[in-house]
Amino acid sequence: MKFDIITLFPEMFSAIKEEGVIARAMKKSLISIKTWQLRDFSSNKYKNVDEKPYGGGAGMVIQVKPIRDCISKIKQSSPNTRVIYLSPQGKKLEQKLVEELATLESITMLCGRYEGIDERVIENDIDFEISIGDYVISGGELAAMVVIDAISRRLPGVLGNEVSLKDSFTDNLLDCPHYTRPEVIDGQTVPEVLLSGNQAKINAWRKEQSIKKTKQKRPDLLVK
Ligand code: 4G1
Repeated sequence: MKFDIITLFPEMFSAIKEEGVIARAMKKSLISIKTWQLRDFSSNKYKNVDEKPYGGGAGMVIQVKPIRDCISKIKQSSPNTRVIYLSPQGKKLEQKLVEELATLESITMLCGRYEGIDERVIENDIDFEISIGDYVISGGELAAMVVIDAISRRLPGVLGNEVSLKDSFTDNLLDCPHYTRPEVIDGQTVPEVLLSGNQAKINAWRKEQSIKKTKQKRPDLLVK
């Protein structure tokens, strides 16, 4: 999977490029992440890419031209890329959408800043919009990193020792509770069944706990 990221803050992506599952997937060439500094596509000497909004009001809006030029440049090497704008107006990111995105070969993600981007980019240059949830954040970069992480974990060979957790979420269930050593801490014990060695019994208990926990904490998942 090839990710091209259009952003005013490419350095933010060092958070996932340098550590953990994504860094390892990059080293194994299972994914590539290329960031594009939108300022490099500015046509003025100050490298500005934003302007005041028509109609007045606070804040700034990212202009069409630098975004359009950057997408054209990316499409020279990735003609079949899907261009996604991370935005609060997008389709909510859920595991089902992650599975669909994981089948693509190239994804370009545009990260907004300020009040967002000129609407004409959305009309003309974007294939679809994705949102990571309903709250205000300062830019699309953190959202893009969430999308990259969720997709990368689904690609063959990316996870080593880690479990994918996908099965539980495709069943609309939360994960079961986990315990590790010691067996007793401050009087708190580990459920007896987990020490029994009876794997069939353990699996049944974990499933039952998943359902119980989902009913208690996320009943909305069960009615989906
Ligand atoms: C109005 C949320 C504005 C936000 C209503 C989820 C949020 C990108 C996302 C905003 C963004 C609500 C996302 C808001 C996002 C331009 C720069 C848009 C940042 C920006 C609920 C600011 N998933 N937000 N506006 O947060 O990009 O992907």
